[in-house]
Amino acid sequence: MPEVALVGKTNVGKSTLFSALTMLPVKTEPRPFTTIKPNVGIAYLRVKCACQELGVKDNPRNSICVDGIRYIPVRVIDLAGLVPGAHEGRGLGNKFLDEMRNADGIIHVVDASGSTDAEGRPCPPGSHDPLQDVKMIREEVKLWVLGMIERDWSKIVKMVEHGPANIEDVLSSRLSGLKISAKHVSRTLQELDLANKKPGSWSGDDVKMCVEKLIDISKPYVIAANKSDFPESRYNVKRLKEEYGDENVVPCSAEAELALRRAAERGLIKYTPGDSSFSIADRGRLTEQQLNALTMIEERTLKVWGSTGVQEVLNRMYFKKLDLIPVYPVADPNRLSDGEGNVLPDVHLVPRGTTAKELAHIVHTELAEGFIYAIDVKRGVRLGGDSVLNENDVICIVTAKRLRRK
Ligand SMILES: Nc1nc2c(ncn2[C@@H]2O[C@H](COP(=O)(O)OP(=O)(O)OP(=O)(O)O)[C@@H](O)[C@H]2O)c(=O)[nH]1
Ligand SMILES: [Mg+2]
Repeated sequence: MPEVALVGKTNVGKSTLFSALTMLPVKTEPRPFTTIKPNVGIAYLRVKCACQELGVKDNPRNSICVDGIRYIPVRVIDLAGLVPGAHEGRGLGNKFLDEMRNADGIIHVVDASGSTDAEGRPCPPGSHDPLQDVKMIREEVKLWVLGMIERDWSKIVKMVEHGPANIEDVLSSRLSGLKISAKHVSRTLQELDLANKKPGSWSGDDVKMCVEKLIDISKPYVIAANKSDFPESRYNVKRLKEEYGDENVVPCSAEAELALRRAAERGLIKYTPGDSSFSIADRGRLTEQQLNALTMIEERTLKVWGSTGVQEVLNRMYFKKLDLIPVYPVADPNRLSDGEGNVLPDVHLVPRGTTAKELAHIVHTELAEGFIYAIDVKRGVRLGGDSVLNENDVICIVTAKRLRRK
């Protein structure tokens, strides 16, 4: 299951966002370094379920379907906060960086309201520039990875120039703990025009550039511009988008989302994560204070931004940055079910460009071994192994072997 890490300066709302995404109760406080050990949990992507367009009643197994919305589970890890100098051990040190090594992507949480200073201490809203924090985090991560390479640079150069190894393999094996592959390295070198330059003649800047690019390629990021319920955030969200691109910045209010999910869980309101509004289920059960809090969420978040942004942060990461698409493998193309008759039981997240044969591999190696062809169930056509799959495809893989059911 793909994993994303919540990374950011301390006291910006990472754990609140984690809690809103996973509904796990974790410690959140308005002071630096509340989280020490990482929190790990399951959050759900929201997509329109294929059951809708096919007009069937489904029985999901690896995911959940409510009112035609499919919720796909993904792993989220909430890390300890950073301060400048973290890569050298300042604050809670650089252990956090070790803990993000498995992440496929980084949700970079910032306090868009500017109400925490460079060290994460509370300050008046609007008085700290969140752009500085984005720079700081990117710098800390870069310096940490750079440390892992610079230490051994002369050894790396020798291995490449006097041995059989190539730079892609040496660098990726050095950084494999970070889920950085030879493919990532090779793309980096191509993009930087370093592919044909001998590592022995790389300048210090070449190495730095290489590390920076490598991180961007191997760990795509989304900036969660949190605390967007503060009026001061509007200006900063605009600036963040100008600097980092519209597609990389999602304004959100973790606190608003958490409050709405909790109220919905208790049956006080009707609210589906990602929606632009909620409705009150039973006004009589709400206290004056709760009503005021809900009105505030409506005024300061939903009406301003169109949603709390929390669901969008996650969806943006997986569907736009990691570029995964949902597909529904089925064993029975007529009933759209698995062997036990469960309709549209599973949805898999696969990289865009995945072929029918590759999907077979992902579902079960035996399916790939016996692969003859696949059926695109919605269009009613046969697909060869090399056919590229589309978003929301329902695919039946036809194999030579009779599969023993697990
Ligand atoms: N107004 C507002 N406050 C928020 C929001 N999200 C979090 N907070 C508050 O910010 C403070 C810090 O939240 P945490 O979630 O503990 O922050 P963190 O980034 O995990 O902090 P560390 O673990 O200490 O690094 C808490 O008081 C939260 O209630 C938000 O969207 N809006
Ligand atoms: Mg925390």
